[in-house]
Amino acid sequence: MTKPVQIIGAPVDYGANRRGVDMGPSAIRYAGLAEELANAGVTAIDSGDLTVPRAEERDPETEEPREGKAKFLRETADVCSRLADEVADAIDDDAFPLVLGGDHSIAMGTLGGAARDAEIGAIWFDAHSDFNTPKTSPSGNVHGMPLAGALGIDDFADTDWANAPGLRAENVVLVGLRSVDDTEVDAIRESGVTTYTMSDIDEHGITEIVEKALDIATDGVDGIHVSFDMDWLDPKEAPGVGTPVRGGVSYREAHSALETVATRNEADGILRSLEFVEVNPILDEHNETATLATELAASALGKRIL
Ligand code: EXY
Ligand code: MN
Ligand code: MN
Ligand code: MN
Repeated sequence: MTKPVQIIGAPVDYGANRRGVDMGPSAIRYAGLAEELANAGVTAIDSGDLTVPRAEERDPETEEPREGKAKFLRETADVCSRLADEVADAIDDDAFPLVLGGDHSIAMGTLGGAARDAEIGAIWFDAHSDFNTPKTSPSGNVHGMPLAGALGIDDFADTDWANAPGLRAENVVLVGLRSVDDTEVDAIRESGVTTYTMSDIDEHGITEIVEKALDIATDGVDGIHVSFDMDWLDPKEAPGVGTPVRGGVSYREAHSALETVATRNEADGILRSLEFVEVNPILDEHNETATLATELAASALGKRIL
């Protein structure tokens, strides 16, 4: 990565049903993110964390009824709007935004900023499709909705904080799926996004799938966002996540995927923004999921052994 990297923490747990994911940015920094990036030859500036009021700070007396079946939707809207501004400002300053979650709901902020005044694609490394909406969600947890939100599906079409008009569905690729709700299937099919499941990775190998994903995501756009949910990995590799799903990618496959992204970016400079989400240090073992996030960030930003 030739640009300076601007680290932005988004300590949000509104979207997940397991508390503790708001400590993700601290855990990732504590695991040595700055050192990993420095060793990879990346210049990084840490702009700290967004201010995110704790869920307990809300006054129940002033609460209005929840919108549809989505918990903390207004709080999520507020933090995503501020995150979008930070990400857009970083890009305007010719820096590269590296966002640390927090649960995956924050992707609506990152994408909102990255897609401001630009047409973009996205690669979504995740066990889940994150394609629910407040109408369809079985859980009400907004971290199961951010891709539907950013694509403006259903009620999200009328939002200015979730819907990222510059994000083009035909340039969105989901990689490594293995948990899709029945409620998400029709929306995924109708949206025009491309999906690769774990079976596709089994059959073709990680490099070929990520190369294909890059071809689709980068076709005719100004840049791409990479959203990396730590539950993409097998829970044996990344235990510190709130919604683990067996049968995920290995340690080496995860690095290989991001090294493939880095190699493409070195050739065409297409990478516009990057985020790591869903690290939950309370569920982690010896901070190993946070440590893995720091290593993966280095791979994505061009770390080379020789
Ligand atoms: N699909 C389930 C739901 O909507 O509740 C689970 C979503 C988990 C989302 C995780 C973070 O990627
Ligand atoms: Mn996710
Ligand atoms: Mn996930
Ligand atoms: Mn759109």
